[in-house]
Formats: sequence, C-alpha cells, structure tokens
Amino acid sequence: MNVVQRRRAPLFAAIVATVVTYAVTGAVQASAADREAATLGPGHVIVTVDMEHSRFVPDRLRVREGTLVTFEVVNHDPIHHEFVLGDDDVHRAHERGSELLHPPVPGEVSTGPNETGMTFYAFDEPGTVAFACHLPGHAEYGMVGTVEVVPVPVP
Ligand SMILES: [Cu+2]
Repeated sequence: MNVVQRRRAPLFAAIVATVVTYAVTGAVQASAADREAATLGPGHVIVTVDMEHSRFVPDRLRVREGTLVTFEVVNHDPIHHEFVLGDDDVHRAHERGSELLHPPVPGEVSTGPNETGMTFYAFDEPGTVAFACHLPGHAEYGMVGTVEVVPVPVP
C-alpha cells in the first residue's frame, strides 16, 4: 500500500461505518454540530445528548413533526442523572416523585455515573416538549431543555 492509499483508508472506513449504521438502523446519525443547529427529521433520527456538569448538551433541539428520535444519553458526571421528556403531567409526576431509577418508559431513562442510556420518543404534533432531570435540585440548577417540534411544510 502506498502513502496515498494509507491516508485514504481511515476516511473509507468512516464512510463504510456510516453506511453500515444507516443500513442496520435505517436512521440518520446527527453529528455534534447538527444537533443544536439543524432541524432534524422527519423519519428516524439518533441524537446524542450529553450530561456534563449537571447540564444537558445540547439543551435545545428542533425536529419536524413525524420524527422518531432515539436519544443516546451520555452521563459524563460522577453522579446519577435522568432524562425525562414529556408533557406537563409527566414533569409534575417526576417533580413530586422520589424514585432514583425509572423503569423503561418512552422518553425516560436513568443513567448512573458515567453510564449511557437510550430512550426514544415520537414527535407527532407541532409544539414544544420539555426534558429535564428531576433529581433533587438538578432542574433548578439548570438541567432542563426543550425540543421544538415544527410543522412539515405542505408542498
Ligand atoms: Cu441530574
């Protein structure tokens, strides 16, 4: 293998990995730069949300109606966190609740220190859906975020 071929190999591997990921999951993996700036969807999208210093990164996302989002929630902190996404009733229940860990419910996942969790949520109606960590003091500290759901333009 000459020098040029060796340099191209990592790029080729990355392209193959991307194509394989798409083929296996049928989903589009949003890059870090895409996560906050882009309007994602419709269809199935995978979004990574980092938990760092008791904040969500990104804390604002925008999707088109008709988007199924798989959230990969990565806790970089040495403490427990949770990702709870839903309507006002969901958030009120968790604000009053005392559970440290939650069973798997769409839009909700608990993550231990340095753990990664997965959950998914279908955004079917335009509007704003909030997410938060309801462990004591975390939402008040700023561990909250929103998903803005925008209509798909009619052609
Ligand atoms: Cu938290």
